Amino acid sequence: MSETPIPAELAARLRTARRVAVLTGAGISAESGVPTFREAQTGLWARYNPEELATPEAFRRNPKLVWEWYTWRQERVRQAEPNAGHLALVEMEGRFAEFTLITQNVDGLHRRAGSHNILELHGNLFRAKCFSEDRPVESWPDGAEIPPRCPRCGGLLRPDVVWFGEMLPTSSLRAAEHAAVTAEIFFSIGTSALVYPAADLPFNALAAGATVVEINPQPTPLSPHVTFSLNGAAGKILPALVAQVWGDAGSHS
Ligand code: BV8
Repeated sequence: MSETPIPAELAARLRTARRVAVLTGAGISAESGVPTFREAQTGLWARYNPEELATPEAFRRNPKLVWEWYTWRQERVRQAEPNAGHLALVEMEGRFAEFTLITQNVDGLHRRAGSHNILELHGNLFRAKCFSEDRPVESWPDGAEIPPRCPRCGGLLRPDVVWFGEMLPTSSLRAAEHAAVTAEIFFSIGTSALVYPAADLPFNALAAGATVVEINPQPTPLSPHVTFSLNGAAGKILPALVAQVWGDAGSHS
């Protein structure tokens, strides 16, 4: 018997649902060893608050420090592997007519796990763009200067992530809003539901009449509003959910 039984009513709805959307946050990568956004930073970075570093002001003030923080995070993610929670979401995407995976994470682990229809609301740690032109840069000459410079205009390169105070990519946000208001079932997994406008999405889904499921070991501001609250680690609950709803993984009915 799986240690985290999924409510029978939720299992029944999942077996008949056609359109499902999922919002993930840093918590789904926690079991891959990637520190969540609000967990204490370790070592050199312990003295910094991520919300102070992840801003254009911090980059203008100290571009080298911010660039090196992202280089440190890239190394942490390179050493990480997708975990059972990421893999269960790959299994789930094949079970519905429409499945949209919306992530706040910039670690690229959903793609490495094999997910397809992914909306990266906050960008990606491994992409860079020109700070002056605000346009992606695929490659740049190896050099001592940190941050490197844009090969087109000589401006500083920056990570292609959305910082606090910056707009989210319009197309991804619009697609995420559409997925949230058309989903029959909306999952909010591993997010503290504090960062907007991503944190609006589960409320948009609720307002449109969706069944909203939260998976998190801790309560969040969303918890009192959801239809089902599964308290525990995503890496345990999601595989248990897939096994209970569809039998052993991989046996497509
Ligand atoms: C913007 C990329 C506007 C960079 C990130 C109201 C409306 C609109 C905006 C605002 C608003 N109020 C305030 C704002 C401003 C701000 C905001 O929301 N601030 C918050 C802090 C109050 N929003 C913005 O600035 C956004 N931009 O709104 O622009 C605008 C308007 C006009 C003109 C110009 C601009 C931009 C937000 C994007 C910021 N960038 N990341 C980088 O990564 O370096 S956000 C950052 O936080 C990460 O992406 C992270 O994913 C995200 C959210 O955090 P979580 O993912 O939830 O992670 P967290 O650590 O918080 O929580 C982890 C959870 O996992 C916990 O609940 C834990 O219990 C759980 N967990 C732990 N282990 C497990 C687990 N769950 C499951 N299994 C486990 N094993």
